[in-house]
Amino acid sequence: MHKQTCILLTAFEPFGGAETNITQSILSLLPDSFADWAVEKVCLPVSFKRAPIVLREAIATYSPDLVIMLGQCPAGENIRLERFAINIMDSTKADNDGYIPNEETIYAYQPLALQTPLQIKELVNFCTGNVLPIQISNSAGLYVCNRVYYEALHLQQNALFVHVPKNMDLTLAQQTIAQIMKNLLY
Ligand code: PCA
Repeated sequence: MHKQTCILLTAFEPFGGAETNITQSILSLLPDSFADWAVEKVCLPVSFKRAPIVLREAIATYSPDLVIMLGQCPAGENIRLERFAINIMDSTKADNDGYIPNEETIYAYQPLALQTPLQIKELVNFCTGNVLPIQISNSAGLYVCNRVYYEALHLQQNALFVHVPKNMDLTLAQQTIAQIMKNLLY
């Protein structure tokens, strides 16, 4: 039998002493299927060490056709589609395990940056034409979001990382993410 197309959708738990993470709320609001597509939802720990392991397990379990990863960013008006993941972990603030990396390479002898294989420019043009608040970003930072994005692209997944500003209106954020997913699927 033909396997149903599967989207792995990830979000993150709260971090840095906060009680919520907007991406967790978006995850719970999005449907478990889009037409014929199954949406598998996974919440990742904000841990440099554990997050890539949880992601790998989810990829092994679901063999997704598309991986959409959501992360919270501190500020901004727009949802940011990340073009690259960088092969470095660096931070001034601890992750949820108390770990603070200092310019550590993720994988030795691997590319400094990996690029999403998805056509994000087309996606942004379509969505901004429809007045959705999105833009391309060329850096996902060097914290846990970038770490898991590097993992997904290193595993040659059809992956896109999407940063959502912390204070964005939840309904608008959820509608925009749903539109991004539909555009990538249809
Ligand atoms: N944002 C952080 C990690 C978890 C999250 O939601 C980041 O941008 O790296």
